[in-house]
Amino acid sequence: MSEKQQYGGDQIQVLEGLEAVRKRPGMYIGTTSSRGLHHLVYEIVDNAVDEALAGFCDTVHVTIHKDNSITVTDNGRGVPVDINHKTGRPAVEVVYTVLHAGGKFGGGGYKVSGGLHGVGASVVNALSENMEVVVKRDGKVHRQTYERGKITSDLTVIGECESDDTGTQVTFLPDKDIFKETLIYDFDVLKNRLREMAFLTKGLKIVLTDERTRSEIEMQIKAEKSGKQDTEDISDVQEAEESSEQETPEETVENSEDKGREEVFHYEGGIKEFVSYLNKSKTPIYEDVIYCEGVKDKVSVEVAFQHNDGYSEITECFANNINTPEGGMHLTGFKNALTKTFNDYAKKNKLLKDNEPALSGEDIREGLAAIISVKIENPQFEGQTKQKLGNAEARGAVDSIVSEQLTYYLEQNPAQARIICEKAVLAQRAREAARKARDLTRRKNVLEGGGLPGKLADCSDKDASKCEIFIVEGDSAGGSAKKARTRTTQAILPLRGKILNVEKARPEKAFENEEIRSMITAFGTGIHDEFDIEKLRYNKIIIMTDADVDGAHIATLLLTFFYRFMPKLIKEGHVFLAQPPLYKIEKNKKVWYAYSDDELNSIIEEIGRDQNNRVQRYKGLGEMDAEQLWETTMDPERRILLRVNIEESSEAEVDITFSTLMGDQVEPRREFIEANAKYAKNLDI
Ligand code: 28F
Repeated sequence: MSEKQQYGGDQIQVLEGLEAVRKRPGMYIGTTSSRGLHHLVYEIVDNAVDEALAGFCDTVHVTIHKDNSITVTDNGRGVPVDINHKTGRPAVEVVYTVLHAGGKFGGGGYKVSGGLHGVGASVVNALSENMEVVVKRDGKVHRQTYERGKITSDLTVIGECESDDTGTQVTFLPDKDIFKETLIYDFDVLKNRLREMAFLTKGLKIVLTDERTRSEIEMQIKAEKSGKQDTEDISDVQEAEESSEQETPEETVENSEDKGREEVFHYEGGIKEFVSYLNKSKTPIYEDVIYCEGVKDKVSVEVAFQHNDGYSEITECFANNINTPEGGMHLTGFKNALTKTFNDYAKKNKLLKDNEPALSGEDIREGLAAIISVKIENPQFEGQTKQKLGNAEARGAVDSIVSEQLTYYLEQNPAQARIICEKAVLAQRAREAARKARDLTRRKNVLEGGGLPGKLADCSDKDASKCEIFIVEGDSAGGSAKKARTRTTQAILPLRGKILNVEKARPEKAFENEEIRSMITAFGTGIHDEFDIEKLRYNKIIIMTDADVDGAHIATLLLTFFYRFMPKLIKEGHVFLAQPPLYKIEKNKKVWYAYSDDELNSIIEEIGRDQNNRVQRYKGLGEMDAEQLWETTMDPERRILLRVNIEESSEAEVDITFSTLMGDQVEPRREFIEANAKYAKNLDI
């Protein structure tokens, strides 16, 4: 007891430290939005993963409780509980209350993983309404509790356990005074990150459990949206709902779906399995996932890759388990090694003739799925968003380890080596042919006065920020749209039938496709590396297709084309889906439009169900005349537009989404659609 009162200078520093975290949470976790809320979980999980990397832990449990508090448990050694000599306090207390405690302990670089801000458990504590730590160690169960970073009970032995039963358990409730945007955890966001962590830490089992039912989550979201932040109110609503559900037996079938969720991630193959996951809805062109690993200049390197029969490349890079979407030195080293090694092999084995030009890196990486993971002592994250690895030693390490081991692999596996080289040679020839064709069309354009596609009805205003272009399915709807539009600011580009599926066609085929060529010229931005958003001729690109399955398919084909050829168009929010109505309701010369079945029902409810109601279901845009199209779908004052945004947590997940939707394997697509059907937010891809 007496110890508790004796706060020395260190203790005061502790409180000041955590107070700083509460004052400027953004400095420690980047943001207090939903992203920051999820970041708290990663900080705690990172510590458990460190314990796994140190070789003492093989299972981590993460549980989302009904009140959106989180418990993370591991079966490691347990955070030490003995008195830390410098502070006179138990080590575990220091870990959870002293800022930056995590990194410096243990000697020999104990801290390996760590989020972008890598600041550890005390920050989570400071930003939590309450937190509890339970440590099993030396046959005893120890516990300490905190509120907003302040100790509310000293470390106490609360029970006994087997001496070989060890581990750490942390439970925290994020502070509503800090996370003002949302307090609701998104299972899928945690799922994607924890899956990634499991891939990156071979052998580690991560179990994610959600104790909330779907309807509870929906209710929490509704309550939060209506500004009802008080959690007690939310649980009142839940209880009321739960008891009413029990009284209606006919709902039990539906209720059986309405339960919590659980996902288990456990990959003995580590990043090799990550590569198979990236390729799961594609067709690999050889069986092995090629794998290289080693340590050089204190950089530990792991690389895995496999080619598929597609044309896009997905390479995901990590430094200390942190995704580096902008690449950096480890990526440069990998690309270097790949280009050099394959060119050497191809030449030596006459797969590339002496008079042929060398294979370019792009040729070799066509259809590549790769993971690069390095672990490094002092990672330097550079670039505007700190998502690029700056350590030069990583380049040399990856380059030399991949060069050496890949050379050996190719010599040992001539069949695979030949398959890859032949694919690269094909890519090279196609690229060369396409370049010639493009030069030809460019010249033709110049000769013919060049410029915009014939089918485009352009707008007259030259100020792109005011302009929009409708990509319209079918000539007849295109005709109505041309009549309906505001000529100054609205351009119309009609498309004939289905556009090319760029996911399945050679990239060069795209340039032979008239619809795609028209869009590229109309937008003005160029594609791939040459893409320049400054040249975009329309602020809004609006996809306008029928409200049926075919229309949805065309919209998906267009989105796939945008994502693969000009992803920034989507990322910077320029792409929209028009929402034509599904029904027209007429009564006594008055007209209503309904955009969903629900809306139809509520309109009928409102106007009364009777004989005078005339309900027409629109089968397509073509059934609307120009005036109807204008007032329901095109008029900026009245229409509904859905902005397309990319919600996935990583480039890998977006790639998987598109290849699943548009690739040639039916089974993963069916699974994907079934998995997403219930929760389809129709435009978040
Ligand atoms: C639920 C989240 O945080 N697990 C952790 C350990 C184990 C050790 C440790 C952690 C060493 C000197 C502090 C044990 N025995 N899961 C976790 N497991 N931290 S965090 O040590 C940290 C420092 O004081 C540990 C021997 N060495 C290290």
